[in-house]
Amino acid sequence: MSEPRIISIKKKILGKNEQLAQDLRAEFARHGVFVANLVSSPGAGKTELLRWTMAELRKTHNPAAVTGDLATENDAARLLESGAPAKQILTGTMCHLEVDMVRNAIQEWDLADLDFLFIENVGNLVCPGDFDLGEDLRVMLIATTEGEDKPLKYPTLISTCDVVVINKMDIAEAVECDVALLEHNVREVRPSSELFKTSAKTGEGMDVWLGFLRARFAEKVTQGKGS
Ligand SMILES: Nc1nc2c(ncn2[C@@H]2O[C@H](COP(=O)(O)OP(=O)(O)OP(=O)(O)O)[C@@H](O)[C@H]2O)c(=O)[nH]1
Ligand SMILES: [Mg+2]
Repeated sequence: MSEPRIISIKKKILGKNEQLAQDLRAEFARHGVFVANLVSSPGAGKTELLRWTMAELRKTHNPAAVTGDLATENDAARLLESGAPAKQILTGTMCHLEVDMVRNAIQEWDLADLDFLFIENVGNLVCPGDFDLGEDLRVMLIATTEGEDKPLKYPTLISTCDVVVINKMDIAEAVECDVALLEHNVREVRPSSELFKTSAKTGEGMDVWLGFLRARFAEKVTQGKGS
């Protein structure tokens, strides 16, 4: 008896999130804000990659970020070191972000002042997959320290992602990661995803990643003017 009830409650939550996500996506489009939602297992390097990304992007654009964790303001403090605005979302016991949390976190910002909004999701390879946050791009980070078979073990989240970033390339050799096999496994589960290889420590691959983000932003602005 309890199973149908759990399913119906889940459907209700997802339904509410879906509507809010569509509304927020329209608001982002109105203001020409390009939004990326970063997902990964805990510690793959989301904050480190974003800190670097925002520090570089702010030389030419206006980026901002919100970051979700169960506890501590540590990641927001690290992101603020980029010089761009950042806010922490504390989820308590929740293993993912929902769109109303994002909407509340950004309410003091004037979206007209922003070009990029990065959403760092809670480190988790399962739950964030179900929740649209109104983003343009869902980015999954996989670190070379995690093992080559992670894409095969967690196919559901990766199959919702537009982009995969293989991070911690600087230590791939030291941890004996077979990067070609990891790439092959990504392609196996998500053939259409864009793939980048980065080190958020040395900056390897960052130019290509930043070029991609700038191009996607420019595309969105052009589309916005045409509509
Ligand atoms: N060597 C190396 N270390 C990295 C790299 N990226 C991140 N790290 C380190 O890995 C650890 C975790 O990085 P974070 O950026 O906190 O990872 P995260 O995905 O934001 O973690 P959660 O928010 O807890 O899910 C930190 O000690 C980082 O300094 C990288 O490219 N190379
Ligand atoms: Mg983090």
